Amino acid sequence: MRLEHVELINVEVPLVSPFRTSFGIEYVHEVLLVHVITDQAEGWAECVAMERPAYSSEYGSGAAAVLREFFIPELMQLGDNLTAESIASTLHWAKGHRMSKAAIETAVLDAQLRATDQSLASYLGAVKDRVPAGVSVGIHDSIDALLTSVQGYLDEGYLRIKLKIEPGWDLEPVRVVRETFGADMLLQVDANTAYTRVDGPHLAQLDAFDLLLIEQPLDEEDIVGHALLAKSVQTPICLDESIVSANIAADAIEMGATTIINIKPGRVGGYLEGVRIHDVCAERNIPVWCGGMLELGIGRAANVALAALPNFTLPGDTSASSRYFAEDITEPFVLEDGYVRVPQGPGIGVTPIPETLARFTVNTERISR
Ligand code: SMG
Ligand code: MG
Repeated sequence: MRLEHVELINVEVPLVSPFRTSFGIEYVHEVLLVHVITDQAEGWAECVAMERPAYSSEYGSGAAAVLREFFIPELMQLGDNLTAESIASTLHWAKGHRMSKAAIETAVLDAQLRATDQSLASYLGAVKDRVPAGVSVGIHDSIDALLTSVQGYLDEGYLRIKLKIEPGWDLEPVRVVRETFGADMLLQVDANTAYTRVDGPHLAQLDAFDLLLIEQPLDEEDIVGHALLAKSVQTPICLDESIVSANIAADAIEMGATTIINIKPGRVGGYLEGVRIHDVCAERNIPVWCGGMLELGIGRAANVALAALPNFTLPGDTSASSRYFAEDITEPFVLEDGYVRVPQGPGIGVTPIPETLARFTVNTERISR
């Protein structure tokens, strides 16, 4: 395949309600889409870098810069020799920038699969045609407001609730949610690195609430700290930000820092590395689930395909489009009895609706060979 043109498209889509985490609050989803035009087919991907480098060191305009200055010209120079499978090794010289690498690899993979009429789900090794949906619930201004939100998601049919926590918003909201909605509800928490090693005894108090897991309590670089924490807390520790590759996943498991892993393809450099992490975990009996970065339909479609692999045994943050957006740029993903359907069409199986995409687009840049 030959890469002829790449469009970097900035879109801004309003959220149905603000989403607050321990590192900030988001009102509008600003995201970079990557649209590749090859000699054989076109492909789409969504770069999960957020507007500010707060979830990780990557951020939207930085992602566009590294794609424009380095990655796209280099892949164009490959001429006819471009394949999705060769991108990671071609760009291996560049340190980090995994979300940008993931975006260009996924867009090329989408084009390649469309050209050969294969779905991403079947290419990755999916074994399900629908996946159970969890929902991530942000930090609220009051416990009452939180309970109203959780009730609404349960009424919609979500099968698992994840509460965002931070110091000052942890034991009490978790206790009230557990007591209000009962022992059977699947419940977990995500701290997005908001705690430190001295918080072990405090976090151990969460053990009383029968949580599935505590996600990324400590700094992303503190794998040892998570291993120490795992000794003082009974609830399983699940790493998100820390796991940036299959090698790190294997090390973190070996050290006892994580017994469940959240896989986000953008964070790890793409879906191919995501499958490798899935396999590393499966070999070690470590369950995985698919994380989310508030994706639009383009990114959501690919995540749902990945979540259909066999070792994705916990519900992911693979919610319906309506969790975040009144209007998606593709056909929306909908909740059916708590599940989201795995797209079966060629490639990621969805494409943006041109008029809708145009309405949310704030800038398009075209890079040609
Ligand atoms: O897509 O539902 C989603 C987002 C789920 O909580 C979510 N993502 O750390 O897991 C995480 C966060 C990262 C983004 S928060 C703005
Ligand atoms: Mg997380």
